Amino acid sequence: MTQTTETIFSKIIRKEIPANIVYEDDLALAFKDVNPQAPVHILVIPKKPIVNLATAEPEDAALLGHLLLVVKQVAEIAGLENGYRVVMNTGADGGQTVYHLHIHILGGRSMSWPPG
Ligand code: DGP
Repeated sequence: MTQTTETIFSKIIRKEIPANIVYEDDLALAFKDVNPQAPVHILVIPKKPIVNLATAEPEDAALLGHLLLVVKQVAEIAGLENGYRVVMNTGADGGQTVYHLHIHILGGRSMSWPPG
């Protein structure tokens, strides 16, 4: 999938459906994952509806960098001083289910490797 379409995250950005928002600025939103896979599981998304990393364009470079700095800030807010995992599921083989680019922050427990 390469085309930008309306997703559940568009509705969360527009506050049409509730989410547990932990950070917001002009470009990004961070909220708790509805199906947490760790004691702390937060999603960081751009407000711009980019489908995934595979469809990001050079013009998105500054936005992508901003999202990573938001990840750092959100991890600090969440108290993940012991570390955390950052994941971007991309496309079918990446296990992506919502086609609006998002960064998972997983923490609060020790992570194993390799992932499934
Ligand atoms: P992925 O599999 O990488 O596309 O992750 C999508 C994540 O989005 C998944 O962990 C569950 C989460 N999610 C899906 N729908 C909602 C929702 O309506 N609210 C919240 N907070 N999270 C959602």
